[in-house]
Amino acid sequence: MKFVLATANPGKVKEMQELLGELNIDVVTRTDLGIDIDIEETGTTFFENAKLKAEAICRISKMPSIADDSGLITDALHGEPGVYSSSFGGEHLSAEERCSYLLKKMENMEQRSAKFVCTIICVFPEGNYITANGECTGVITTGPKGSGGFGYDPVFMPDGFEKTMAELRAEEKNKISHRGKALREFYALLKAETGSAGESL
Ligand code: ITT
Repeated sequence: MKFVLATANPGKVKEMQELLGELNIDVVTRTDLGIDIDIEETGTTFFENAKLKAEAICRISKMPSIADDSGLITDALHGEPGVYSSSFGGEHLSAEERCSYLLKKMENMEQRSAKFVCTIICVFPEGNYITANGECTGVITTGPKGSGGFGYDPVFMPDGFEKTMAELRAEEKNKISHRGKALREFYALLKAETGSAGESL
């Protein structure tokens, strides 16, 4: 069985391809299928937005569609940017500008604890779905460092590391990331539900 990735974010696509590839799950991207639509994320939770995205792509592709809705939650900013991580500070900011905006907002703040969270959902053409969550705790640094990953990676230092997420190698990030954890849990649920997974589905 082939799955389609319902994300338009190239950083996520790369990581999901790596992670699902390791699990032997056969995926195609929206670009592979020529699906070029804007999906309005009108939900107020990660789950609602992930479901909206997966359902929209499943409707068009008629294939099981895997969506990721994720974000960064900071304690000092009472959960911000949270569900609105991709537009924090303004729709048209670059990832670099968004990191600067966050650092500015947190300037001189002592409480720097934060976490990345991720909800994965796979919606099947029959209407049923499987969902899983993952999180990765850490702190917001005082300056950006590193060039790997995407989004807020240069300003997030995962617990247990002296490097930002953007300084980790892709395999290291995938091992500890919110996305890695959610996708591995998703795989376990998929396997339990179908009795098999990946190519033999
Ligand atoms: P799709 O909706 O097309 O999947 P998106 O980027 O709009 O792409 P989200 O609405 O889920 O996706 O926004 C998540 C944002 O959270 C993302 O744009 C990043 O800014 C941030 N983010 C999520 N995971 C991240 C990660 O692993 N590293 C750094 N930033 C991350």
